[in-house]
Amino acid sequence: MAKHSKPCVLLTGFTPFDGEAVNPSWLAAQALDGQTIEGHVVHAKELPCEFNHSLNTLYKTIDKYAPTVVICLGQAGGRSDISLERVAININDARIPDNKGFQPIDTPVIAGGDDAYFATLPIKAMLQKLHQAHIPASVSNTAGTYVCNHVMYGLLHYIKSHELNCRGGFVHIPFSPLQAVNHSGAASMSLASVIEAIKVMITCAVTEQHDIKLSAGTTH
Ligand code: PCA
Repeated sequence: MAKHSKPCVLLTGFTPFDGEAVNPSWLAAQALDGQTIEGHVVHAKELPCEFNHSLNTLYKTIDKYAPTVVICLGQAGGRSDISLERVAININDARIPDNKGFQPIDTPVIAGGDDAYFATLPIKAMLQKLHQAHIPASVSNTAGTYVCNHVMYGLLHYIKSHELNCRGGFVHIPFSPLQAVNHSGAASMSLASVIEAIKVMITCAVTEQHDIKLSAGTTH
């Protein structure tokens, strides 16, 4: 296992899915690959929008880099802001088939695993920093039941079961403007803003060991 002397952060994004030409989660992650933020090298990795294969790719990449922070990114077309996911649940219930045509319905992500895991990133502190940077953001209490929730659950399960010295979580981002022109009425966020948001989140995650108390509850 190649361990790097400098501490590092792993950032993942997904391949396009559901007929889209791009996935802004990967475009944003890719843009930060190789940069150093607060002394942490950022490694970006593209995950396939596929059940199981996405997780195998993620696990291999974690083993390769031994990151201290993992932030997985995904697109949530229709959402209006940066969504800091609080929780991943142990269920796959695919609305549409994945990129390999696989459509699991009501199966566990990890058989016998806990019902749910909470993100171990300081999501409230990240929320505050995003707002201070004038970037629209909120805490989300559902990452859905598709590949993104699958990856978030698998990530947190891997960290816990392997007792890794690593914190992890998942962030959903809106459509990019180039996608939103084909989705009348849908919100979008420029890639530049998403990239800025990721820098703010990484800075916060590597400098704040403890989260803050900040009201961010919602009814959804
Ligand atoms: N979003 C999907 C999977 C890949 C992505 O970018 C989701 O929210 O599950």
